[in-house]
Amino acid sequence: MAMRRNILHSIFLLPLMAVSALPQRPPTVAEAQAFMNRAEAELLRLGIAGQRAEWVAETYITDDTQLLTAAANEQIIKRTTELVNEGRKFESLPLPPDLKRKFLLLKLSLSMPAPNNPKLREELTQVSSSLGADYGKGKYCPADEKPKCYGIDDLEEKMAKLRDPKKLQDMWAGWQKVGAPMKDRYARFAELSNAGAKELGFADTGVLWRSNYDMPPEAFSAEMERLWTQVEPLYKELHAYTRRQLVKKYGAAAERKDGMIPAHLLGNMWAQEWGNIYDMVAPPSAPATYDLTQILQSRKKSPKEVVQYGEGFFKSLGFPALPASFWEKSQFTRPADRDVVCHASAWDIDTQDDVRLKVCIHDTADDFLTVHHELGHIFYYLSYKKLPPMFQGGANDGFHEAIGDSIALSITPEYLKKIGLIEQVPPPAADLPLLLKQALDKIAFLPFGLMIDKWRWEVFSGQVKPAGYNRSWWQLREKYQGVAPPVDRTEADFDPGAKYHIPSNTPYARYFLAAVYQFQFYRAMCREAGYKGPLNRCSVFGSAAAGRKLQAMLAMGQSKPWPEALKAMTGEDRADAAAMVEYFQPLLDWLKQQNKGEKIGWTPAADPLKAR
Ligand code: X8Z
Ligand code: ZN
Repeated sequence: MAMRRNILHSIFLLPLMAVSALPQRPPTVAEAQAFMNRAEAELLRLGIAGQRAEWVAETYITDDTQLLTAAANEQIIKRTTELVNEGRKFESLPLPPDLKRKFLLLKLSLSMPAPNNPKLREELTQVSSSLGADYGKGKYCPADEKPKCYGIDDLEEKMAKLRDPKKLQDMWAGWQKVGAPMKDRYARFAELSNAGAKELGFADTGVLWRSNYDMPPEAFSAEMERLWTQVEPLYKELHAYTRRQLVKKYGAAAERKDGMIPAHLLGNMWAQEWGNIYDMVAPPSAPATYDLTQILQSRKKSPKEVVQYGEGFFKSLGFPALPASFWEKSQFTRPADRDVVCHASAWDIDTQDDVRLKVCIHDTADDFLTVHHELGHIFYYLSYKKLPPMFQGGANDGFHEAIGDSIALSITPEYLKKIGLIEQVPPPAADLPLLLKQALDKIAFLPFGLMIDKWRWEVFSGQVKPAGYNRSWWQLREKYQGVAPPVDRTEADFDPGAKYHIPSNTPYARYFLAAVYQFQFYRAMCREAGYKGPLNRCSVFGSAAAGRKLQAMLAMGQSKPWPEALKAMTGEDRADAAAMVEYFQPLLDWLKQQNKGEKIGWTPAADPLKAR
């Protein structure tokens, strides 16, 4: 408002001058402030409309809902891009730090930038929503069970328990087929999104993503490498140990000369978390522990009860109960009559109290943990809802992913006994086996968490071209994870498309960071709770002090550079895998003993697409 009045005023004083010849007056800080207030209000309105459209598109996949969400997304991208460009005129002003940060966050807010050309922007948003819908609709129909088909939620539950290598291989290959039809559209998506990134002043979409960490993008890549170097030795030991146990159980089906593990034998479709094969690799002397999946199933826990366990944990830390609308509007199970995107997600529909989960819960230990993960997002949303819209976000996206997991690390046997899910706490001799089970999820995840965006960064930079998509995917999987495809792959396959975050364009470095941060957060909460003792036995359940510490960080949202948020919570100001190493140290010592004389590591194929 103030800005417009000033312009009119100048025109009035200079009636003889042509408007175009008016002397250029530099914009003021007050104008920048007013501009940002308007931008936040407009983007908030568009954002809420976008969330509603996306919610319907993912919980009721049809051609129409796809187009509706594409259109809503197009508006958001269009206006964000225009506002970024308009806002450039304030760049050289001495803005107060908060306002300066808002301009920065505005520029970095699109994970899918689009060209300013309306036709191309429309094409991009439609391609993108069709990829997401294709993933959601994905099914595998086993030849011997016709006409039965399974969605990814069913397949994940089956793969967790199945131990027949042939059936596992069929299931693995059957699901990868979901990716192939996406390949050309993915290439087009990358091309168009890159054009948008360029128009915003970034070399490509990957550079834009890497610019989101309060440091130069090159420094961020170096950070990822530094953290990987800290944890790689743990992974190598776990890999060698697991490989040996699998060869003992499966024989030839698991054995490869190159030392890699076939990707279908690790209890998970992407070999990204291996906790489900704990029974295959547990030391023979390990005392029986507990099987959470079996407990949940035999007690017939409803999906709602599973979510209530998670809510109960947060409430014990002093967080408020979830709003009534959460229970009314969330989706907890796969609907029988329509296609939905089952991959778990947490939604902040109106940036106030309309928060929701979208999950297809099965009574499994995996989903018990996933619910805690998702509730971490939900309580983050609720904790920062009073901040201005531009500051409503995680300190960085890795923080957002780490909160629920840092809470789930407190799901110890003592905790499960307290809430009545187990009767007896396993004996001390079970500590090491339990730590091994945790490592199978947490340490096994690291190279996967790293390689996904290494692949995408190469795709966006043009280093990898569409003709080499699948080859480069497997090169990275072999190099970092040491897993190999169980059946021959070609460039007609597009295996990245069979992993949710690729078609949904969700950046993935965040999960790698979260794998590290969660131990830092957890250790800090344990300290705050006054816990002394081995880290892996700590549970902060019921600690108001730990809760206050966590809540204070969550309430900061993204108003400050993330190192400040980390410092407020942990006293540390950089990512550090030392807390993770401390947690797993007893296991690491044990693995090294077990692996004596064993060849650690593997040899990736010269060409992973060559028939072997
Ligand atoms: O996608 C997720 C969450 C939703 S943000 C369920 N995760 C990653 C994955 O499933 O690949 C959590 C761990 C890694
Ligand atoms: Zn998440």
